[in-house]
Amino acid sequence: MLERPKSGERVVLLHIYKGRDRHLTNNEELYQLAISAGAEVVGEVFIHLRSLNPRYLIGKGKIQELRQKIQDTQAEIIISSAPLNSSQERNLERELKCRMLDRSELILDIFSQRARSFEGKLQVELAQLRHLSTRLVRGWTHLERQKGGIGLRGPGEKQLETDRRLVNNRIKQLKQQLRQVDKRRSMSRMNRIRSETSTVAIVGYTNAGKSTLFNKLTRANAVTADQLFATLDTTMRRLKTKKNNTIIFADTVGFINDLPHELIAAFRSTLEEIKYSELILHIIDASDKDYWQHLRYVNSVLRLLDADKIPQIRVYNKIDKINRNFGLAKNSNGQTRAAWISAFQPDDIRLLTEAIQHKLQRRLFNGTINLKQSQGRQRAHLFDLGAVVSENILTDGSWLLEIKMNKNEFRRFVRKEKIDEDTIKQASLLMAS
Ligand SMILES: Nc1nc2c(ncn2[C@@H]2O[C@H](COP(=O)(O)OP(=O)(O)OP(=O)(O)O)[C@@H](O)[C@H]2O)c(=O)[nH]1
Ligand SMILES: [Mg+2]
Repeated sequence: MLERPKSGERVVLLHIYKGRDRHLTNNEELYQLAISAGAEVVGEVFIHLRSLNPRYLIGKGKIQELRQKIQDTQAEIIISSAPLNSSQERNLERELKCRMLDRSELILDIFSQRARSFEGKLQVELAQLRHLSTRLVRGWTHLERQKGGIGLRGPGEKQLETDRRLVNNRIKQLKQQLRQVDKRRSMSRMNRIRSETSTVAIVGYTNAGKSTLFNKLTRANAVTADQLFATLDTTMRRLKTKKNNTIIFADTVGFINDLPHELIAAFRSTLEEIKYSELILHIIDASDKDYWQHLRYVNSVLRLLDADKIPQIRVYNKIDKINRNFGLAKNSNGQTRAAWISAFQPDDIRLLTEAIQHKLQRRLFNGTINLKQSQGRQRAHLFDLGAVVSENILTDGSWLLEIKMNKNEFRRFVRKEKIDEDTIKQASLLMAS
């Protein structure tokens, strides 16, 4: 087995452009990712690839330039913006006597540093092992003996003499544990549906301000930081509104272009939470010059997750940085479809909260139902669903129940129990503008 060069924190970034996709490569983002992983960026090299060198990806001249750069800066690690296959990685390391890492591996490293919850750790480990298993080739190992350094955190350091079989066993085990966690999660999702609490998922590109907004909306304390992927685990918190409704907000892991597919697969169940929400707040950093591209990317992931039909409010955040004022854009039916806010402005938060409530209310049946004495079973059913707000017994012995529950669910109930429509009165119709 060959020993790979040791890792460290002193990093040279290798920005590789291919063909005409120059505008697609984001130098600044790679820099931010490296910093977020705890790197000290000591140099940057830019390469415009005209033809691909399958053995090394880059040409001999550029290898020489890199060698010089490593010497000048005492770099311990090189991070490539373009994906490296395992043989390119091995060949470059041999030539340069320096550890190589690509963008996907860097993102995996950040995730492994951030994972806190049991599930998050399982998911990251699964993603890392899947990545590793594609790289376990004869005469080359990624399973490291020494600790520390970017790209070395996680399962690799724990498992000495591990081979493909052990890795695969562990993958199987992780998948099983994750399935169990997932089962527990869908139970609590069911409970939420029963009690008709609406979940609002806060999604968006990494660093858009999701956790900041989540904290302001719910007066919580989620970690916020000017770094990429500050949040990994979906965090949920309730907000009791003045009208005594409960809204659950879910803060989620940020998206990034070309997220390693191992990560999307591993985090799929966490992200699926989004699919079951009533409303999506799509947070966009309006001060980022690439925000439009980010927005489109986030929407494409939502499509992948089957969550693109869920009502959305686009929240353009950080308007304080671009000198814009608060604003709402509405559909023809008066529902908010976009908002321009600064998460730091309490007034903006208040107005956004109102818009959210208004949007959710339309999905809620709020009214009364009059049940005869003979309809005890239907009455019990409504209590079971957690839909009853209050109850009065009328002089004829019938029940007048005040109901608050999801509209569709209520329709289903009425159909199934063959309730006479005349006994239903919808309060929200009277309240509607
Ligand atoms: N100027 C300005 N900065 C903001 C605003 N909202 C958030 N920020 C800053 O943006 C940075 C990122 O905020 P977070 O809330 O951690 O972003 P996030 O979307 O949760 O990021 P990840 O969890 O890493 O995906 C922090 O430094 C925030 O203080 C805003 O309205 N204006
Ligand atoms: Mg966050």
